[in-house]
Amino acid sequence: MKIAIVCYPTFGGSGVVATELGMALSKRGHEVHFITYKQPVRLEQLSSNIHFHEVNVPEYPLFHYQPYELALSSKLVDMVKLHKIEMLHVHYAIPHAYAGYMAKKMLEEEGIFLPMVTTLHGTDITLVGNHPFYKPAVTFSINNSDVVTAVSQSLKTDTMRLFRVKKEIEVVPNFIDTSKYINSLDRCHRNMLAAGDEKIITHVSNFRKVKRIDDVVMIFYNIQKEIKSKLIMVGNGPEREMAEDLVAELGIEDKVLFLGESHEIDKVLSLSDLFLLPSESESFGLAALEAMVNGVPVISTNTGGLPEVNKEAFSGFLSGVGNVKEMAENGISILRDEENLKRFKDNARNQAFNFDILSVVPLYENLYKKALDKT
Ligand code: GMT
Repeated sequence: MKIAIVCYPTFGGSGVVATELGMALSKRGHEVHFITYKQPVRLEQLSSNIHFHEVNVPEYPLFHYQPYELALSSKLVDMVKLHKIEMLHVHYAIPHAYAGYMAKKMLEEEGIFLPMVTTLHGTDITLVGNHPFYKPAVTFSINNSDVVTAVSQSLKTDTMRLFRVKKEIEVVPNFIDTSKYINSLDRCHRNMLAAGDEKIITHVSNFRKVKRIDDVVMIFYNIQKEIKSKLIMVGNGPEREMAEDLVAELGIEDKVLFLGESHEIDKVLSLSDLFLLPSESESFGLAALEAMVNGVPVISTNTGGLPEVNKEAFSGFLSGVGNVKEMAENGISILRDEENLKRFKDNARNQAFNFDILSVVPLYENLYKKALDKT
């Protein structure tokens, strides 16, 4: 099948899922066309069946806001006609489902039917999409998609609660390529991050308010009082400066490393002993799954889709939002005893295997067939 994928090309979870899905589909013989404003960060290689088409928005001084949706829907129309694309899969409702719908309608005028699958990822529903300024357009885009998916049961429930959805929502979870798991890196790699007797605790995110970065620092602050450890902070975003100030205020600068955005997340994770994800809300928590496949137990909140991913007292522990004290205690309980730590590491890896790419990608393929059947 010839499939167009529209997504955010950045380090965010929705872009990562869309890119990994596109790459997996191309390996299964489909022709995949990424249509977005920049080449997706995780899209390493273009080939005969994996293409990237850049959406350009010409700057015009009259416009206070440059009309990206307009440029995207026009590009979609052109690419669908040029490459005979049969399926459109948009990731993140805003503004992709809206632009996709416009492209669909323009193509219909020319007798071309383009089925559209919309995948909801989380903040497009729970934070941004829910804003009254966007809500009518998001509701319309969801109801006018041929197939709608959500990345967790929790996100499906939230969508039904927050929007007047007339469409059936299919749950297709985030996934992971378990074959990419790095076995273990040598001691020399580990020594670059921490001393031999120190545990490595990691957090990976886009450092937005919803990630509660101050809680990450405070949980670590409490853990390091009991367990010799280092905190590795991977990613970048608006809360980074606040976190650096807090680390300085607490006098733990020598124990915290801010790596910024990295293409080597799996390497860092493969050296880690504990992962912290104390988010305010999280539709799934792809970062937790990426930690788990690398054998890293997760200390998370129990919000949104996290309980569908992280299993209490098995792959880690879950606490109420803001319960820094309990999250630190749980972290200490995992790290204190080597045998216990090993058990949690094995469990985390086993739990991640439930989300293997090989079982999830066919779910999308089936939904493409379902969308096509509507023609
Ligand atoms: O919050 C992020 O890290 C980015 C955000 C996005 O839109 O890219 O991630 C959302 O989608 C991911 C992929 O489906 C989910 O795993 C994340 O849980 C979700 N983030 C939130 O719900 C806050």
